[in-house]
Amino acid sequence: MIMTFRWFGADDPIPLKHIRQIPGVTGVVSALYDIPVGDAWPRARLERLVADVDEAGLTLSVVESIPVHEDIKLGRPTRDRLVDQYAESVQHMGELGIPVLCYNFMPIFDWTRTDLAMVQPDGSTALAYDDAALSRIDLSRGTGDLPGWATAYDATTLGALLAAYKEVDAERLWENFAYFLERVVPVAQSVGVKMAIHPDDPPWPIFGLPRIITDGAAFDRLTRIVDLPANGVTFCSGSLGAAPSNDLPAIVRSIGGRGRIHFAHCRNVKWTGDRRFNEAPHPSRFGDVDMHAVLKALHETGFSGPMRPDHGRMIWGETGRPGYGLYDRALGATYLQGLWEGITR
Ligand code: DNO
Repeated sequence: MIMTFRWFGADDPIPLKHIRQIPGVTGVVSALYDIPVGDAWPRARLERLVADVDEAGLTLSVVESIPVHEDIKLGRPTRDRLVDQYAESVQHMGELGIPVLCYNFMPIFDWTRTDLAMVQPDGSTALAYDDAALSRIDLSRGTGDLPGWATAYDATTLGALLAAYKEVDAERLWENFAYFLERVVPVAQSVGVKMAIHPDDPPWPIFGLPRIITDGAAFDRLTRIVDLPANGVTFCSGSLGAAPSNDLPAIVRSIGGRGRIHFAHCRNVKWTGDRRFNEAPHPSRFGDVDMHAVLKALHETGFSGPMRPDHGRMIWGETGRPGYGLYDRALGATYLQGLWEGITR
């Protein structure tokens, strides 16, 4: 297992030299954040990123994410050019020796929360989600009212996208996903890049949009569409763990047993009602994720890839990007390493 940490590039308030000081963290998870969605990532830009991380004494272990253009998810005729450009970015990753790509296939919205700073009894703040609160969000004014870091859309653009998705139900989305996988995975396989789809977060439909990567059955289905080792998943304990019906260790054993877990996101959640949860400190006893059981299953299935502490709370007065402060994630990284040491020794 390689312990990694997400870094948002030069705009991240947390510099690489601080990440380097977290015990045991050797890998960085990052991306090129200013390339328009759909464009191919220039090789020279990716090379610069690799060099910057390298100069800090760390290794770029994962690209998270190259976003998938909505036209691909919608199956529009423009998708062929966009898929080619996606494959070109993957090719550049391979040429530079970046081994893992984390991406997602969620319509319009990436991870979604209804509260970015829910005050906890200890005075820290955590990200939270409540389906009832989500249903009260008015999207007729664009993404302005949406808490989170979702791509910002004005009312007209968002309205048009939501209308276009009326034609795309879950099965159609699967077809469009298959079309993408059939063209990109073989390229990834040939250049030595492992593709690791991130499960939908939360793992159920939101705003009437389909969400398909929500459980172990979906992992199984997608990895069989193109049955190559490069076609794998990001096992995210927090995303999958938001649904009590997901048996996390069983999912790890099934998909990990086939060698398809290429990346692990470890985070804890506390269920507070039906489709309602808040994020919790990483150790098992603070939430509903049995982190010990998850890591044990990862170990038993031979997991040797990158792992990162996922979202942390804001503690010790830290301010910054919701979910991505330094302190609580650093505590998560050391906790996860302790657990791993206890399991593997
Ligand atoms: C949230 C992240 C996700 C993830 C993407 C991968 O904090 O886990 O935004 O990066 O879904 O494409």
